[in-house]
Amino acid sequence: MTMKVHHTLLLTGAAGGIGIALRERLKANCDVLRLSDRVDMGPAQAGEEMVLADLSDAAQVSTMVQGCQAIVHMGGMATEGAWDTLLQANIVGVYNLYEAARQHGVKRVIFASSNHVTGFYRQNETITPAHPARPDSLYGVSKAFGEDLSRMYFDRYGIETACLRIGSSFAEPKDRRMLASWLSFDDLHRLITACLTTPVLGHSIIFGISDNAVAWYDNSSVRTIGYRPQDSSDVFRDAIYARTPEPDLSDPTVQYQGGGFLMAGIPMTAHKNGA
Ligand code: 15L
Repeated sequence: MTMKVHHTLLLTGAAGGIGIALRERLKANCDVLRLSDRVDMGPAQAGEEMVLADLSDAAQVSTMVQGCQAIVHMGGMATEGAWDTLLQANIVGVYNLYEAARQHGVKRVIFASSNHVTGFYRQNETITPAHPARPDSLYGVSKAFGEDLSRMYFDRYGIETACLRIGSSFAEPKDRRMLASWLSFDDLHRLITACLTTPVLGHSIIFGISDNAVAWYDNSSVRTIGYRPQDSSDVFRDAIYARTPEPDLSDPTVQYQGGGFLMAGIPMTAHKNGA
């Protein structure tokens, strides 16, 4: 398969956990990989460029985007947090990114959305990208904003976006919930590669998960872009069951897909209404 369809590819959030995992892998997808973050990313290696940029600063974001043909946007706030921080990183930041993409003629964006856009569905429900958003946190709301903003930039300006509702992308699943939500780094790279190379991406919402036996998502639409996960959380199942306690089924973090995000951040009692 041809992987290299863009000359200069921008990776935002390059200093984060996912960014570090993608840094080596994405070199196969471009001639020049431009790395960006607001903190130090270490020295540039062969085939890399670096731009320090704060997503909340429109001028810095414009410089970051200029000259790129596609963007893998993993930057921003990756967990629940203070509203002002989420506002700057995930709302102002994603607006600045799309405005820069429009102004500089970038036509394709891979956007790190999150399973927390739909975290208030229950763990025994199967959902598709067509289900309404049910964010479990302010973080989830901020990612839902990014999905809607990217939709508008597609409808108005034809900028194609894959909104990847990433489950839990770590080297290994860490707990029982992640047996359903895990996305290996190699499968994440496969998914991004499929999104970068498919001839027609349009505006797509895709659940970013590996080929796990337990799944909360009907992800069949990924076949249209050619993503076939090759990893599975199943090989970690026995070890995780052995080291973690029996789940308390009355606990909202066990009942709902968003897990611990249900109880993070602003005080939460309304889960009783979310049945
Ligand atoms: C996310 O969206 C977070 O960025 C990540 O840190 C994980 O907590 C993940 O969701 C998850 O749900 O496990």
